[in-house]
Amino acid sequence: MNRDCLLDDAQIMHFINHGYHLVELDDLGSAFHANITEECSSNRHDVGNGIYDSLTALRKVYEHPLVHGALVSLLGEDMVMNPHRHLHTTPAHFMNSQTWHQDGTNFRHNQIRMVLAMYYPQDVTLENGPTVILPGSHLRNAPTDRMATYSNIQGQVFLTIKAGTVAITHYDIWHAATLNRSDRPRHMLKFLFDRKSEPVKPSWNHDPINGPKIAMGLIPEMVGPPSGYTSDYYKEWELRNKMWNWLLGQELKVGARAFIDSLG
Ligand SMILES: O=C(O)CCC(=O)C(=O)O
Ligand SMILES: [Fe+2]
Repeated sequence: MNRDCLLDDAQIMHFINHGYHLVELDDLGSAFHANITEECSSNRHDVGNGIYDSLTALRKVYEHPLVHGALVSLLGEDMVMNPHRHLHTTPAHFMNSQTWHQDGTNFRHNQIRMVLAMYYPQDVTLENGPTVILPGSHLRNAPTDRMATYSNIQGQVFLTIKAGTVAITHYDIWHAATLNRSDRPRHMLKFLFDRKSEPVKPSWNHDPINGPKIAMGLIPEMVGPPSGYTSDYYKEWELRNKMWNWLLGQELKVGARAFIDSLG
């Protein structure tokens, strides 16, 4: 394990707050990613979960030290690849976006039990169908049927990225595929990774100066409500602190609730 490829505290806090982390695999070279794009456009790998055996070059992506280091940082050293894998292709001139959704059942916890690792072998622009995500939404619950009726949401981010990017997201993040106006298909390889054991110590490059968070010690970058509607934000602040402490292996039974109570 190359410790240089592990995330640092700021990157872990960014993931806790926003629910995603981007890795760029430039060193594999543009010909490598172009070749995978071509393979995905053929019908040779239409084999569902079997794609990891069928398109063996993908091992270079998912075993890449930067991808492996980020996954270990978020899920622990004994994390494993989930057997579910899928090639998501948005065909050329496909003019329907998906509705906003979460892939799993969000039960709004303070843990990172599973992540998505979405690899894009080609440049993704607004033209050819980026995945849209809502940063921070991994800690938000909404009835799924209502969520599916939302269109543009304030703060949404279109993952316009360069070829060879892997977007690692919390499994519960709200996201959707968007329409493809271009004349070529857009491919995304979706792999899932699972945590196997509870954290007992940080699995990233941790500086002990950044200790557990209690009450006032909110982690930096936590965004507040645009105007007034604080209830969901209080819940999220508490969950983020709890997530940080849990990842450190030091979950404390205090958090934003104690802070609110201290205000009387
Ligand atoms: O293809 C994409 O950009 C996202 C696909 C997706 O979220 C899904 O099919 O669950
Ligand atoms: Fe999805």
